[in-house]
Amino acid sequence: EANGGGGGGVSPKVPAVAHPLAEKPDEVASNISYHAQFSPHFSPFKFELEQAYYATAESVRDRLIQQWNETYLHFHKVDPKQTYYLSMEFLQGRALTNAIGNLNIQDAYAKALRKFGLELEEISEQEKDAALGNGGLGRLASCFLDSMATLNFPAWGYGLRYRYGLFKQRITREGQEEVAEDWLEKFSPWEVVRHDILYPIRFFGHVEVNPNGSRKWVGGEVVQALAYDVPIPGYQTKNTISLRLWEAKASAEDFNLFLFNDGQHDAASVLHSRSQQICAVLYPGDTTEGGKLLRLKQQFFLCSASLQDIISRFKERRQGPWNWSEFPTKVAVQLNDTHPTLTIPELMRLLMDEEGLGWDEAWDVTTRTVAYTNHTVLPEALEKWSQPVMWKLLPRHMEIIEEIDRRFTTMINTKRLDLESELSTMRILDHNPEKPVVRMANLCVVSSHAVNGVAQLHSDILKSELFANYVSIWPTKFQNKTNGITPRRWIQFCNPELSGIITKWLKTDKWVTNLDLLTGLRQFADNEDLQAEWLSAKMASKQRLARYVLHVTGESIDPDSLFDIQVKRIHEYKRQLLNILGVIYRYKKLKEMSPEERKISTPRTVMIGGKAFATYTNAIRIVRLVNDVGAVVNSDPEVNSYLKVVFVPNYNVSVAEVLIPGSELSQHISTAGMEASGTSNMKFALNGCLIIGTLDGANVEIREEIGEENFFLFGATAEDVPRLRKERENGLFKPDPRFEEAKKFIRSGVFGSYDYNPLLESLEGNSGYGRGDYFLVGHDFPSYMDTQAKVDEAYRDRKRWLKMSILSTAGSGKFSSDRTIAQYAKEIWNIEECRVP
Ligand code: B1N
Repeated sequence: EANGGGGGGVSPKVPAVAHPLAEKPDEVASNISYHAQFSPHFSPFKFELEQAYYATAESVRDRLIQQWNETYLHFHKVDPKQTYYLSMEFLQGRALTNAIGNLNIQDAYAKALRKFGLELEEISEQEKDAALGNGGLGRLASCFLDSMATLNFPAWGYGLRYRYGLFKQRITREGQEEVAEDWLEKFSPWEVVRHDILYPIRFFGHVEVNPNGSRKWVGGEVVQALAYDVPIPGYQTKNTISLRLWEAKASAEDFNLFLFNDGQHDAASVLHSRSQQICAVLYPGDTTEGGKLLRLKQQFFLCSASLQDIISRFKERRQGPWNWSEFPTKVAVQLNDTHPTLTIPELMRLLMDEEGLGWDEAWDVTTRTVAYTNHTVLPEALEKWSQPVMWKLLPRHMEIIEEIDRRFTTMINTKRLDLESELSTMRILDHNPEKPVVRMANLCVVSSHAVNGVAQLHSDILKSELFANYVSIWPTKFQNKTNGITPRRWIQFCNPELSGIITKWLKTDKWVTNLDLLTGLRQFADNEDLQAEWLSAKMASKQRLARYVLHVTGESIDPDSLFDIQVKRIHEYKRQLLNILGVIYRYKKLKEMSPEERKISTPRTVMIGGKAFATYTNAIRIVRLVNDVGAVVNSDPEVNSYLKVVFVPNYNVSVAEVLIPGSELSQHISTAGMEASGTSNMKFALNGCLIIGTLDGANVEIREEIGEENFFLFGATAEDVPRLRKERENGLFKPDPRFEEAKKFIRSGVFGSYDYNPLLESLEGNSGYGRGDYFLVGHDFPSYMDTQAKVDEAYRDRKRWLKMSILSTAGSGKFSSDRTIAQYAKEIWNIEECRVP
């Protein structure tokens, strides 16, 4: 008899037998039943959706562990050069659907679950997102892991096991509310604690000089780093790699039993709680950094634990006599932005102070090992750490950084006199007496053998602006690696309808691992049968999205309207404000129209989603404005069948998996030159969604690939921006009347009594970053509105729109993270595939 299905079911009656590698639905079912009964985390005789999810996940995990061990043993035997991807963020999202999909066992699991009266999709939704990241940078790291495993590269991820990931966003009438997200509330079936993998991490203390002149960092506090491994299965390969997440753990000696027995209970556990703070929370800043001591501790904790682990594995694999100069032939370390920069002085320290190498030898090993990816040119996001704070927390590392800085300075002063005037900005140490800092990006550039940007335009800007002076010293060090996304999660699994159609028309499913094959769709872009199938897949996804929106907001939206979406962290440079001002103008015009005029307009549903950093006031205000506009527009019977505005709460990976397949137009409208790449633009285009966007980040390459006639372009170019900002400062800017009208409409109070003046003032005069419409919303507004009118017109021609949509998917092949990772492997890491037989 079927049980479960959410209705207070009792323990499954399918016989419980452990078949870790079961293929047949019956065996899978008894395996799930086995986990429900023998690895219980809940009271017995209960088998509701939640228990079913955990039991299913554990049964999938068994298979992963098997492949995982095989992969590790194979790597150990072959001893290839291996890449370690160090990142403070991994935005993994859910794992169950992904693992089942990558292992290609959907059918067996779906059938097995039906024996319990359950649907795979339904139990998958029980899983909480692992949100150990803020946005694009963290999600990129997770897409990279998927591609490294799929391409059979010997590569691992290293990160931190935050107790609380990115906050959960609730929307109230007052706007955003942040709530701690307890992703480990029950437990995660996807992590395995490695009690044998434990390293000491020191903070504070001082440097001791030995009689022979060697130096050693001693004293201070010592915390233990404990490893938790998360399996990362490749797609249709045995290779399953690791994401190793470190947790801080105090040792028993740190608990002061004497004080405790003396009744001083809090004092007794001071060291315990201090170590627990290290991995307590993810810093919720995306592109703006808080200069917090705890954040610096987190960064060092990641770097030191990972390096100790890498070195111990390197030694374990040495046979016969060996030399440290071999290290870079076995190890590549990729720094995901400057957040793990302390890898550099820590590797120098370990090599010199622990392994006895001299400076030159240690420097050679370090620079040949480490490479750095830059993800932003926003000045406020370029990390700078206070020198006094660093001296206190990491005294030996500061000595090493000083020496790197000294040698760099000497090199300029002796070999590159032409750069002497630039030296003060090129140096690692900024000795500004008010606020002496260490510039982490400069340390990375000087100490890495490769530096890359994340889209062509961004890499060009790095070479011509941010790092221009270094280019003349090391012309070959600077590279581009245009970002990519995994086609498994971002179309195959989240959009099975469209994926099925693609496979049918290309007569192969090989496009999932060779995304360039999508160009094969171009020849059918006008085909009426394909167009009809395409339309019905899109409609099905739109209906699913509409159900989701109704569920989370109570708002019903019409799947026959144009679904227009902007989802990303809320930031002034991403210009959600431009979007909502456009919506406000549209609303006003609709109000002014006659009913007959309205009837020939294109109905739209505008969805905006994203989290705002709690202390970023303008971002918080933007969230509120979108919600206030929605409240007015959606309840206005005159226009609400032509326009709806929905703020989608708590945007995260799983929400994206519902939104993206159902999208028809998406907005990537940052001020040109400011969005390093963007990666959701790639996800939308891949799913047949058209883009309205500026010439920024990866938009430039997407437009090149899918054809300019299939991209709604508007706005200033990166080249124009500095001049336009100057013109504004000199009072030469003349605002478009439509822009003035939209702002005035907000001021009139139609959207409620909240004071939007500070937000509006950021678009005017000399406020807003102190410079008055720094993000050029006013300048781009008219061309944005003109382009939106072209969107409306194109949407009215269904055949034309469908063709553009097919061509978007067909042109998205370049944006597979498989392509990106293959380039890193060849052009930076020098690693080769190592496939488990
Ligand atoms: O990295 C993504 C890019 O696609 C985006 O354009 C870019 O904005 C994003 C400090 C950041 N850059 N910098 C960050 C994240 C967290 C933090 O604490 C900065 N994120 C990006 C992937 O390349």
